[in-house]
Amino acid sequence: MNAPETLPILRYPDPRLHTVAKPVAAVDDRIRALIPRMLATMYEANGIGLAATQVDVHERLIVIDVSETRDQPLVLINPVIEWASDDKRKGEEGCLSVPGIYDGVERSTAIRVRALDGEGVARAIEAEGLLAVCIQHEMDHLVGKVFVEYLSPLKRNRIKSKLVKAQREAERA
Ligand code: QAP
Ligand code: CO
Repeated sequence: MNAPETLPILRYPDPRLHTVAKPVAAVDDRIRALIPRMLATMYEANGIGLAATQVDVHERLIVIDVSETRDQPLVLINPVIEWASDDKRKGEEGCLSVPGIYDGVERSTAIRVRALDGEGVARAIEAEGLLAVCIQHEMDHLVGKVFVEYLSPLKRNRIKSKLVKAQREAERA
């Protein structure tokens, strides 16, 4: 078997990152082909999570692997948060679409999510710690939200300028 091809990742402030994803209508061959490509893209970029939005596919699908060993892929299709703890904590986040930028975001410390897995089977997931944070971060992408939107306008504008400049320089190189 050949390794799945990776996909280009949209970079903030690309306006396509603000697209609201539609539900996945059916876990068909197209979706089953997309999943390994999203996983390959996430692993190649050393990420722990990737939403379809970030690869310009505007359907409710995310892939996650928060394991140290990078061999515990999790696929969530049409995820719904059933419950989120009132208990919240501020933790450092980054994003494959916002390279080199890390800042604190407040999130629920525990959640319960319903989603279909990569085979289209309904699952209930209880998560805490890094996995809970990662699911919340990735589900934000599906509604067009990037973590920098939780930061102050001043910080966000600095990040925007920095990334626009970096992309300009990368294009010149
Ligand atoms: C979301 O983010 C997340 O800037 C996933 O240069 C992050 O995988 C959830 C990455 C933190 C919870 C906590 C970022 C890789 C990866 C970068 C990522 C970079 C290389 C981010
Ligand atoms: Co992200």
